Amino acid sequence: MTFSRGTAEEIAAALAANGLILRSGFTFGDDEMAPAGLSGFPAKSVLLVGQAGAAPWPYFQRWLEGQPRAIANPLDSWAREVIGAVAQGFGARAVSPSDRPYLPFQQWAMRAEALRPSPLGILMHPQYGLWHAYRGALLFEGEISVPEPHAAIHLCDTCVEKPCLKSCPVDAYSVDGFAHQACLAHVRGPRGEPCRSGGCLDRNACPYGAEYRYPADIQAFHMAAFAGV
Ligand code: B12
Ligand code: SF4
Ligand code: SF4
Repeated sequence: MTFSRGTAEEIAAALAANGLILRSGFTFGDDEMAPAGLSGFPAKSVLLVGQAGAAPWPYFQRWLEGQPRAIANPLDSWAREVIGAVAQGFGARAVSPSDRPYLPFQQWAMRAEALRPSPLGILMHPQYGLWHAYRGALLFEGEISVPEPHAAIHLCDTCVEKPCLKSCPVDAYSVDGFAHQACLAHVRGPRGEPCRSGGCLDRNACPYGAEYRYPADIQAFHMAAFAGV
């Protein structure tokens, strides 16, 4: 795949230098409301950037240690800086999952990678399980040709016991969705220490992608960002 200023392999290599992966992408349909590209006109195509397991962590930590002062939302800031630099090098506009109004990253990922949501709302990946995330996307003003995603096996379909729906002390995840406030109250409360120090008990109960599971301290970092604790 070739872009006006390089190939997909070169983009992937630039991202890999920071532990990030070029995931996949697609071309927007003519009748779609696509976000703006670099010149302000609607983008024609998008490539998603993400992580599997904790691969970017050492790069992020090194960057954080070099910062002159404490920064709010440091992981977002790091990802914006790194992905922004790659975008600039390859003639794309970078966007973040935290940009407001929120961009439909999970819908994009379902389309690009043929993934489907787990009962927790997190997209289930056949290799990484629940241990992957999106850190940004590159918007291009030209069309790109990306191979159609293979229909990925959806591990949740064959998971009869669904342990991910049985471990939360306040049953925050259910068929009705995610009870955000009940989760927050528990995580911030006197019995929330296991979630605070080791991450979501429901997410950790899933048996798949175990080798990509984030270490406890990284899960604690994400939980602190989520719950403000
Ligand atoms: C707002 C938000 C939340 C809210 C959800 C409130 C709500 N009911 O909408 C809250 C704060 C609860 C939340 C929590 C978490 N989130 Co969140 N969240 C987002 C965010 C920033 C925007 C979602 C949105 O509105 N998008 C706009 C709509 C139009 O796009 P969409 O693709 O249609 O959105 C889908 C989601 O909204 C999803 N959804 C709805 N409710 C919930 C709740 C949860 C927990 C999840 C994961 C998804 C989800 O349904 C839509 C269906 O397609 C996205 C990033 C993004 N830009 O999408 C991350 C995102 C969905 N979150 C993510 C994650 C991992 C989490 C957490 C599980 C972990 C964490 N961040 O610490 C936690 C759960 C806490 C826990 N117990 O561990 C990941 C999912 C990655 C994946 N592999 O699929 C995303 C994509 C961010 C990322 N950087 O990758 N999240
Ligand atoms: S425990 Fe089972 S249902 Fe839950 S996320 Fe994992 S595979 Fe899917
Ligand atoms: S973080 Fe804790 S309280 Fe929140 S959903 Fe997970 S197990 Fe439940």
